[in-house]
Amino acid sequence: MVPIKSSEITSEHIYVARRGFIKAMGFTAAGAFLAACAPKSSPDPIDGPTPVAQGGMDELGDPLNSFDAITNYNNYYEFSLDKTAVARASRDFQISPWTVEVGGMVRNPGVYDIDDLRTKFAQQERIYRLRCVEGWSMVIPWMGFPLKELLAQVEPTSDAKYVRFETVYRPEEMPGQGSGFYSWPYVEGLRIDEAMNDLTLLATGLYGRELLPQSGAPIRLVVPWKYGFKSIKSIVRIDLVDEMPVSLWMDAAPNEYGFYANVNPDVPHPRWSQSSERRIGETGRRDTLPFNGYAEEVAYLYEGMDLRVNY
Ligand SMILES: Nc1nc2c(c(=O)[nH]1)N[C@H]1C(S)=C(S)[C@@H](COP(=O)(O)O)O[C@H]1N2
Ligand SMILES: [Mo]
Repeated sequence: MVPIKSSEITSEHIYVARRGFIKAMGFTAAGAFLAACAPKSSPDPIDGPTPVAQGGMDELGDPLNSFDAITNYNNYYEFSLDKTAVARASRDFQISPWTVEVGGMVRNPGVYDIDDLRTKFAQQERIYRLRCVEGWSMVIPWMGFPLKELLAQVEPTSDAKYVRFETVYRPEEMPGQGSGFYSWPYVEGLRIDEAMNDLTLLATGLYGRELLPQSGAPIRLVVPWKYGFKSIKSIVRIDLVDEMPVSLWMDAAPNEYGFYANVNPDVPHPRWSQSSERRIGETGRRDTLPFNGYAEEVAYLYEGMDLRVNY
């Protein structure tokens, strides 16, 4: 992951201009407008009443980023290292059929079809801040269900201490996986109590529509109090394990990316400060909040841990 480049500045003008337009239309109208303009190749909206983000802001009063911004500025190294190129590069990625295999130290291992996951577990809207370790952030209205509901179904055994997640490996469709620099497929992990926290979401949609490929379709993790790289995309395997999983980023640069990776303004990344961030669509910078503003919900998980080494 590299620091912000000047290419970002160009796209920011577009975001700012569109945001003004959307504000003028009013939030609900904007949602309808976005849905109406969706390209034909994209998935249909989730059936039933469209769950529009009420009020269009998070619990801190921060406005949502636009659908356009969220789906045209992405980190997804399997497709491109250029955030503004991921949408196009992932357009033809095959997201159906899709299954997620859940196994390891569980009493009830299983293979779940994506459609079953969508119907078995009630889909909720969750408006979360996403803070990338590179120093930018967005507010995103996800659709999905808490990971703990799936874990309850498979019943982890008492030996299970961590959850390991794996992205699909399809180098023929994902050109980035041809790069020998990283150990594909992308892997991430959580301690089991982090995985059981109510904030930890398996997302299948955003803005009331099924995820597009660039956002990690058809199913990705969202862990809002951790740096964005923990929120692994296009998951095909979830395993309960007894040892701390080694993530792709820990393997690539262990001195820069740790396992916990909780958002922490007081612990600089070895190459840059983490004390502030740029909210996409805004000029200037905001202070970064401990645990990305979710301390009340998650700080208890780390009582007694030395958070200074927790980069
Ligand atoms: N499989 C996979 N998952 C991934 C990544 C990736 O390159 N590959 N990038 C991560 C990073 S660094 C961030 S910041 C978020 C970005 O999610 P977004 O593009 O939906 O905003 O996805 C994370 N999940
Ligand atoms: Mo990131």
